[in-house]
Amino acid sequence: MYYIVDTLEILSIMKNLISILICAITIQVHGATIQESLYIIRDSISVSNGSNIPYLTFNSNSSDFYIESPLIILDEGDSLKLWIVNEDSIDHSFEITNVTGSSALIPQNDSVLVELKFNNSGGFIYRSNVSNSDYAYCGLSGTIIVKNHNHPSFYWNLREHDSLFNTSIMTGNNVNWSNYNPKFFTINGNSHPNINSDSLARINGNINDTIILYISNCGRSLHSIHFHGFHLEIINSSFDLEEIGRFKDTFPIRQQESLILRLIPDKLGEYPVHDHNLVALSGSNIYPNGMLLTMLIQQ
Ligand SMILES: [Cu+2]
Repeated sequence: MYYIVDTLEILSIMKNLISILICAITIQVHGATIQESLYIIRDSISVSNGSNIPYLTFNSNSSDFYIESPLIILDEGDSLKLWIVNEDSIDHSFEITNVTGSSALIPQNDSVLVELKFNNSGGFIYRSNVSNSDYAYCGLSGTIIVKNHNHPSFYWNLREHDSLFNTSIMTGNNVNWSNYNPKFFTINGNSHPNINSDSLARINGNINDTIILYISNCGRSLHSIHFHGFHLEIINSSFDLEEIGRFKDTFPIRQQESLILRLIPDKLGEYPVHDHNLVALSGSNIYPNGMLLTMLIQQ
């Protein structure tokens, strides 16, 4: 009898120890620390008609120049260590929209470490806020996604480009945004037909999947995105929480807004998605171009 009680007690202590260990491991896995480096680099991008537009981005290394600043994907509860290195010829400032304590100044040829913990899921925009965020429009902005699910996910960063505006801003001059008339439109740096080759952007799923689409608008125009064939549900907006729960087929996305949509497709096929602002379907005099892609839903 004695032996049985002792054995049971030992078993119970071992069970408790194991559950404490599992708990500790779970906490560790849930709160990972992600490190990224962002290099502020000035160069130019080539647009659909072959012309070049002056541009600035946060690049993941200092030797290559990419049109898109890195997409940073975290899990809820993760910490982010961001080294930001300013290789530009002017001082820059840094901020993450809707994240307190994220502001930093980065003098030219200097660097800064920004450390933040993300306890809430959502879409966030990191950017320069020099000159009322005009430099964010010139390319110095990107997206941070904080996830709390494992569903198939896709990511769009919307932008427009205007050579005269970029040239003025990047030579230190003011621009009049009421005269803004952009000529080129991109999702993740690509225009139609190249957007469909971007596996981060092109929705490719199966019937009855729960598909999550993260859209950020890093440009200066309102973009009204129309989905053919389906209604999607708004599950988060960085601007307007009243929109959560609405099912629609067209979603206006304001400048510097992050929107999260849920799609549960109920039929097969290939369906167009595009900006309802017709000029955004062109690239200067090229049509179709700009913000047009398709979704592919399979069995
Ligand atoms: Cu349409």
